[in-house]
Amino acid sequence: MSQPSVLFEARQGYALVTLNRPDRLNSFNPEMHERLREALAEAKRRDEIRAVLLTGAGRGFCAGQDLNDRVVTAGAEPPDLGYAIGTFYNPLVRTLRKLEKPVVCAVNGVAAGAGANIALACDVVLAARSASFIQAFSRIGLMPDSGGTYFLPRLVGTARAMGLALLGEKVPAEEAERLGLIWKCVDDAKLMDEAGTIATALAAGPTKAFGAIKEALYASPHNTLDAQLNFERDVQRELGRTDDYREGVSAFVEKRAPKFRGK
Ligand code: T3D
Repeated sequence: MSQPSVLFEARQGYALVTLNRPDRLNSFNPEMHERLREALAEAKRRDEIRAVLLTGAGRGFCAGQDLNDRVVTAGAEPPDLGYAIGTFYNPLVRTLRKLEKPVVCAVNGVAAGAGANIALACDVVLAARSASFIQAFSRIGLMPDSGGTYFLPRLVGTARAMGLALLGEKVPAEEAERLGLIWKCVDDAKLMDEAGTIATALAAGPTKAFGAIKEALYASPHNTLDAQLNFERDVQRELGRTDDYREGVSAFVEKRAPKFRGK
């Protein structure tokens, strides 16, 4: 029997979600999109799951679209890439960004094309020292998708985004950290431990505050200072009414560690 293309495992408060087509460097076909969609929906639905850790099986993280599904013989109708992007990639990026739980990405190997940008759509991105990021699109006559033209200039500025997108060069994990593309580069042997520690800590944190932080920081580039100040006032008002805020303040005053329940 063939292996599932996405593995889902509930761990200490978080869901470990593993892209699992290692022979194709975990590149996407419709089936893997579908399984990933289900995994993220399950992580969203289950209250006891308060963070997600996304990674890849084998030596790659994800090589973007499976290009075997895109071979066009001369004279044949070309594939409708807009359909694929609208149906699969865009909803995936939106789900990662809008999930009201933190998403950690452990980039275990090469992240190319949409695979790179799906990693960048996650909230805390760690990469193994041997991993790399490639905006591979221009190599096959495309432009970055899956949010690449949005994330790259915001993360590294237009000049670097332009170089990355036009040249499609391999960016090693250390360089990705230096450029500010990702949170951290770690030794290969420590990647899953470090990512798991972060996911566990986030899963034990104030989930509603984390959801608010995501919403605020991702809205920030489009907002004026006034709009952002108003957003902070309104959302802080709501957070001030949560059990986790009450617990956080009590724990501080009582000089003990807080026990957040995500409520
Ligand atoms: O189409 C739409 O729906 C629109 C949306 C598009 C989004 C996109 O992601 S477009 C970009 C697609 N991705 C690429 O162009 C990357 C293609 N892959 C590569 O350039 C290289 O494989 C890597 C730089 C990622 C890694 O290179 P390397 O030398 O470490 O590995 P390799 O030998 O090239 O690949 C290993 C195997 O994985 C190999 O299979 P084999 O020969 O062992 O049987 C290779 O064919 C396969 N593989 C790698 N990437 C893909 C792939 N198979 C299908 N699709 C892939 N994207």
